[in-house]
Amino acid sequence: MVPNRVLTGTVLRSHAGGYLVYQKDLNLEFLCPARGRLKKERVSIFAGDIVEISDIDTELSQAVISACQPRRNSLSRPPLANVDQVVIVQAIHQPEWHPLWCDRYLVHFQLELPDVSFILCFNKCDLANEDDIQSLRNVYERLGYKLHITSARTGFGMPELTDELQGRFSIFTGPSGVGKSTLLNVLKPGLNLKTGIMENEFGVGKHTTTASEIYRLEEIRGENPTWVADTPGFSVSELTHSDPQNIPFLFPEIKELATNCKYSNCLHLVEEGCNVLANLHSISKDRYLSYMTLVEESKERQREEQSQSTKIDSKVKYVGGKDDNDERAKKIPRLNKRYRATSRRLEKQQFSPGKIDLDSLAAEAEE
Ligand SMILES: Nc1nc2c(ncn2[C@@H]2O[C@H](COP(=O)(O)OP(=O)(O)O)[C@@H](O)[C@H]2O)c(=O)[nH]1
Ligand SMILES: [Mg+2]
Ligand SMILES: [Zn+2]
Repeated sequence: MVPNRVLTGTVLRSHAGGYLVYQKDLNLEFLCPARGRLKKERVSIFAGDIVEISDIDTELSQAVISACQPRRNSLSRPPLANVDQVVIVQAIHQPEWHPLWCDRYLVHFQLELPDVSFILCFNKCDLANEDDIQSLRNVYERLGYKLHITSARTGFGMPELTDELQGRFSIFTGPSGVGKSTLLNVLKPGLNLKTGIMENEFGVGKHTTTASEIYRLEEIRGENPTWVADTPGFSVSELTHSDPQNIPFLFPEIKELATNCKYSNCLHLVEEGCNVLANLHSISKDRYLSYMTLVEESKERQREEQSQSTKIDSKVKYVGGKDDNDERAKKIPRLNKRYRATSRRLEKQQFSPGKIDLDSLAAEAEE
């Protein structure tokens, strides 16, 4: 028992009404309830949090969490704190790689965790050929993303990936079935995460109750512990944000062209004279298609949220005057939204596919 000592530790996961906390200097794990005060103040504690522990009993492996240090960053789903790196895992085949999903994950995590580094991990390379891999490199390496080509099955690329994780906390994310859990099982022998479980198409189901947990990998160099966490696949709606104006900044190639765009709030979709549209030939068509889709989805989400917040959107409207106090005003019932004509302004803002030939762009991208 070391009653007066206060040490810091890393929360691994919640456990039996408390938390499992790893203390580096003692190299021990402690089961720690949180002090009553923390519970009363409803301080949330996530896996990855750095906490102060006291009443340390090394024999019983028990202690008490007395405080939670401020987080550098955090993710709400799954709840994780102090992330250094996001590894976006994708399969090249099985499931078939799709640029939109790759870009969805990139955009989502760049928004959620703007201060972390990113790795694109293309797994199942045992099922891919050189051309597949080269074409991925051509697009994403050119944009400055770090690529790792791996096979959890054959071990290809695993030493390089292991090296990249050293001394940091990395989360593994990406669509279901791409091999995240299998990769982690290879990185940490004995981990035995369940593999081959497909979540249903909409991402709801068993994973929603899965508690988050971080795992320590054996250090091969350096002093800092190496942490990793698995995450479930996300549904489209979980990856959709209501801020279309942010999206151009999350596509490096569009961001670059946008600096010379003469419009300040341009979404680079339809505007005559937009510098991005004038230079579409210089960027990947798949990437631009992803960009358009994500902006459109984001605008839709924004509209939904705005319409929810203005539900008071009155049932009547005034014609010929401002309001009830205005004599000229005539009160008429408001038409249900879908019977209303789109206002001229809204019409202009809405995406007009006429400007860019979407079908041919998509067809070319498919080839
Ligand atoms: N061929 C091949 N199959 C793999 C590889 N990695 C994982 N798998 C298989 O892909 C399936 C899904 O893997 P899993 O780790 O559960 O994917 P997760 O949903 O991303 O966690 C399992 O059947 C794995 O055995 C790989 O590198 N090559
Ligand atoms: Mg998994
Ligand atoms: Zn523009």
